[in-house]
Amino acid sequence: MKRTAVVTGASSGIGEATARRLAAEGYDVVAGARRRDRLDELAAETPGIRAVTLDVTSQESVDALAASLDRCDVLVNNAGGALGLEPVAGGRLDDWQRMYDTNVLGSLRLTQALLPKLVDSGDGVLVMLTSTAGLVSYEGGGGYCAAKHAQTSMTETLRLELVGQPVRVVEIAPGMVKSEGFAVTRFRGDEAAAAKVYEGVPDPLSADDVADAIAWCVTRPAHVNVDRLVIRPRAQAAQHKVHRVSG
Ligand code: 8X3
Repeated sequence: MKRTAVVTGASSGIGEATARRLAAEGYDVVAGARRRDRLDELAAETPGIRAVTLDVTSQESVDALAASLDRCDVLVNNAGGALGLEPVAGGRLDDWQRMYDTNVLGSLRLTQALLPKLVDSGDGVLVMLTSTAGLVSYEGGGGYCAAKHAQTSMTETLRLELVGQPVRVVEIAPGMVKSEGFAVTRFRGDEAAAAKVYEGVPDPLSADDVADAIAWCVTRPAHVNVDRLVIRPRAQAAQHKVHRVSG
């Protein structure tokens, strides 16, 4: 039987690229997201991908997905994102709540629902898409950094708790990725502000670069656990150290 991979947030960006890539690697991919029209397009053009409407903030939605699966070998907790760049003093509570609910509790809901199937697979792989924002803090990143730090901590805890069981726990922490939607969502639809994030950066990472890293981790032999893979563009030496060219 073919191995099954569940990818959340699969309607765009890193999630979509990962769904495509894991399908190319031979997985049956269950691509979950709220935007069903985009998922249907993805599934129509990519053999091996099945579209499932999924809201990671809804326990009912997550439970329905879990109940529909015969097996799960790989779970990629990718759904999430950033909202706002206000300083902590001016941060919006609803943004912070939303970021915690999607990045942290969304990953928790999927993990709890699918962990029994990952164990049953005999070689499960749980991939958490965190961020370099889960490792350092930066001005304006308050709510996002807090949520990503929480997700990183959950990932570390899970790896400790699952030792001895046939499940690998892999954290992927990307830095600057120019992916569809991430910065635009953060800036509440302001395309110009979003474009400034990448202005002059010779080559930010693409969603495909991150999907490539995920596929590499997932396809290692069963005894090889890549605990954390930090991936940044060459032009970003650290969170605040970004090479930009003018003109
Ligand atoms: C995205 C990286 O630098 O915008 O997770 O926080 S950053």
